[in-house]
Amino acid sequence: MSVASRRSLDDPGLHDEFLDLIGQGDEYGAVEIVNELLDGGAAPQRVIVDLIGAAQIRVGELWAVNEWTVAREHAATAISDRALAALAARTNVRPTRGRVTIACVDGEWHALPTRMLAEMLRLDGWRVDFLGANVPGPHLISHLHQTGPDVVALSCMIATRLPRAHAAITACKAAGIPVIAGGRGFGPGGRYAQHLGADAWAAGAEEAVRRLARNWPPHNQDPQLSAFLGDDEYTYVVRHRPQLIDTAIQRLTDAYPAMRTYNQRQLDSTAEDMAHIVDFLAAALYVSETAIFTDFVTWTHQVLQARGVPTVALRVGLETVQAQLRDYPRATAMLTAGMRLLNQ
Ligand code: B12
Repeated sequence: MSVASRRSLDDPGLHDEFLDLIGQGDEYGAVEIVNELLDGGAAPQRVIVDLIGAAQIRVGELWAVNEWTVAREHAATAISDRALAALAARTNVRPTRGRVTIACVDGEWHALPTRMLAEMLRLDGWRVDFLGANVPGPHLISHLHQTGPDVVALSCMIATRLPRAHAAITACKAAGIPVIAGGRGFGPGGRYAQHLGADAWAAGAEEAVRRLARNWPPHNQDPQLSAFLGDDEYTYVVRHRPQLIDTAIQRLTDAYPAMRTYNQRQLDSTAEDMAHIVDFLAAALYVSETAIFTDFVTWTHQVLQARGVPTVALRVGLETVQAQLRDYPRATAMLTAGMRLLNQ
């Protein structure tokens, strides 16, 4: 290997170059950078977090401001995954610690962050069973019975999956296996993780590695703490989800006449946005945290603005859902809090 092909994570322009390569779907170029960094003596953990992870966060920002299309984001994520696989192929570590099962909760499709976590734990000497995206609770539990891990690492990147995360955490603990939770869905500082019964939470893969290397297993917490969370308002919203969305879309067309000129793609996006309103509302009701809903409104507002959708469309969307939930005071209050944000 020539000296010219060794590189360092501090090289100027390296991060932009990597982002460019993944954005162009250039797998060979991206893998080459990873190889050159490892040849140059970079720690694989740093390459995972500081290069691949940081690039993925940029990808999210570029998508949110409408600079990158969904297709470009998908292609870039696929290349990041390949770069991570190339790194893994070059770094063999003999397991010296326990066994960990890593899974995304039911309906959670962000597998790459957990793949990064999997590689970081493997590099630290854990035997890792990586189950990937969207693992239904009952299948997770059968896997645990077959393999008997020391710990389950559960990921939830989108707050709408929190009720399923709660079911999975409860089932893992009933099977006698402690759970470490992670992913931005658990809220700032992981505040919903403990509420849902997780034994621990970590902000990122590095913290998870440190956390699992010490102070583990944690003290058992009171199982009653999070035994049941959903109430009649949550149950109503979940049971009537299709009807809430359909009625809201119908009323939206009357209240927001610009929608009559929408093409099919715009109509599909609107239906998706209405579904998100209902799903984030349900999650906020489940955990009893208005912030889950208001954070979503703030984020959606920014995303829609970047795509030229006026604020009034989102406000009318919230109103049409609220009009159907008049008998539900907590849901009404959360929707009002969301609308207040739009008036600022
Ligand atoms: C790629 C991507 C996707 C891909 C995922 C493909 C894949 N194979 O992973 C696809 C296309 C499926 C996707 C879909 C969606 N996505 Co997306 N996605 C992303 C993106 C751009 C990158 C994800 C990533 O790789 N991050 C890189 C890692 C390093 O990020 P990280 O969070 O720092 O990861 C660390 C921690 O989260 C932690 N961690 C994660 N899990 C766990 C678990 C445990 C146990 C522990 C301890 C730690 C831990 O460790 C990680 C490593 O250090 C992010 C942007 C972002 N900032 O992450 C958006 C992002 C997460 N997505 C977002 C959204 C909105 C969606 C969709 C709802 C879009 C839509 N309209 O359909 C759907 C939801 C799908 C679903 N139900 O899961 C939003 C979420 C915003 C919000 N309000 O919460 C983001 C932030 C984009 C944005 N800027 O707005 N997405």
